[in-house]
Amino acid sequence: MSKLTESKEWQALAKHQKEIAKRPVRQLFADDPQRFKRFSCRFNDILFDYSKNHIDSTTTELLVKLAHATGLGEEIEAMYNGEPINNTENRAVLHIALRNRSNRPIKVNGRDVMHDVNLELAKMRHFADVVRSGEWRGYSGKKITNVVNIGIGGSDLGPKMVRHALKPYTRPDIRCHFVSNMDPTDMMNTLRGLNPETTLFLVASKSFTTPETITNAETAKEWLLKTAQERRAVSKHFVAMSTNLAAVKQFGIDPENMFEFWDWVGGRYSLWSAVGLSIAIGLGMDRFEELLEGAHEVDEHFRNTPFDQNIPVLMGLLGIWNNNFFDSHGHAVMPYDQNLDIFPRFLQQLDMESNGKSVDKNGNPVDYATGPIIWGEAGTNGQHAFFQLLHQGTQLAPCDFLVAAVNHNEVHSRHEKLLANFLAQPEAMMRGKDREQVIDELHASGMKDPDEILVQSKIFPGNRPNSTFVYDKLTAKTLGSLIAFYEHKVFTQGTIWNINSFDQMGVELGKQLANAILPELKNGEIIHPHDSSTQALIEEIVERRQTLI
Ligand code: G6Q
Repeated sequence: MSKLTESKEWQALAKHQKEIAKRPVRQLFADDPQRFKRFSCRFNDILFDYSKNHIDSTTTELLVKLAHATGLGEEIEAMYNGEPINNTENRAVLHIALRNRSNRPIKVNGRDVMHDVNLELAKMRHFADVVRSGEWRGYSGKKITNVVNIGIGGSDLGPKMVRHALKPYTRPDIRCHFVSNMDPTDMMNTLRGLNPETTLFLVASKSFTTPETITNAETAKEWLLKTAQERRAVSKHFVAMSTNLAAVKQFGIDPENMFEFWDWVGGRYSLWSAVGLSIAIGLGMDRFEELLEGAHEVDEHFRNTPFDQNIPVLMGLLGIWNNNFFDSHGHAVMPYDQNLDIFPRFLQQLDMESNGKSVDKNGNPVDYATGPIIWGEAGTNGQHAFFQLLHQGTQLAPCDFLVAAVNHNEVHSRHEKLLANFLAQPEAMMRGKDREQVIDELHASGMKDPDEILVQSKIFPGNRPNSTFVYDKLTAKTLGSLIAFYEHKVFTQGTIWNINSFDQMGVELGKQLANAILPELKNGEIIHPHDSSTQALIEEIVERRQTLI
């Protein structure tokens, strides 16, 4: 057994789980009129209600003890102090510096990074302003009307999600597109209908070597030069956000048009850096800074609030409780907010790339479950798709529900209908429906002697753990706070599981094999040894392409 599962805190939780599992959550509500108050927190306009989880006061006490025993407080300090907590890559982890609105010095190897952060923010402000005002012109003297962010993974999902979430605040005359996929269809579909004279490409790549991004950027450059005819046009239509100046220059982008960030910014934590340039152009730099402010306030909360009142810590601990002690499978996130429909996908990367690990920080295999599979869908769409499993399936999947009290589009009473659904689902999941209720309902519907098969199929077990967030309206500041809650939740869990949440070695093997297979597809000649399935697939694809193209 590992140190974690052997610890007295872990063992105490395991024992406590056996006891509390016997008491349904609806019973816990009935026994404690203060339950909502006891298990909810407020942060600015955000209410976090976690009372529908299968917990009582002993659970939170024991979970907090586990957090202390695993050194969460010390690890938070290490992150804020710029220590190289990404131990496999020997890097600091400082997305908190990108949104450090207090401007308090944050040092990496003795050097305050805030100077560079502020310079880059000022450069972003200037650039966003000149594009928005129309002062920045394309090669033929026309204003920019379309911005295309080229990037993938962390250089795509974050800015795309934020741009989408804050659509009500974006300028309709500057449209923004996101191209990420190696599939050329992504780029070709986007370019169709765009005018090279009025299109600006933002090439976002920390490494500037990512094949998808460089290939898409090459295609975009070719498309521009076909019309512009002169290479000088590139400097009017291409900017780069990267840590790799040499590669940016080599691609042909003017270093003046490069926005810098640093190796202590992880890809999936980079939307707060220059990678967020598409956000700043669409929303204006003031709103981008509101986003940073919302996250910064959470950073202060995370660092300074006792764990039993600390929202990201509680989120992390509840996840551990459900995952490791109730053996739950996966975690669903359901924003009842159409503009957040990319949020679950963003969280998928944030959480799964960070905590999808099976070796601990000392290189030992873990003997406990780590990061869950994350998925989700904007409400109410999910209700008509996978909620069946959440209510009655054999797998327990905890859920987060998010909603705004006020919609950006208050059309008649439609938001109330959405809110009613938002409130009903968590209640149904927690409460369930027992046999007696089912029979009463069937009797009331006129069925005198209901069939037992029908009765059984209508029973809901309940006890499905879930948490809810309610906020006033989805503003830039609120969104910044929500994202930061989830970032620090992931950090909390990674720390307790003793894994490095900041590398992503698991994405490398597929990349290596793709590099080996590419020449084989080109020549039709197998160079590397493959299993018989892969070899046959290569041969078949080569043959089909030779006949079809
Ligand atoms: C994120 C990952 C990954 C990364 C992409 C793009 O944390 O590291 O998703 O963002 O692979 O990498 P580049 O920004 O270097 O192109």
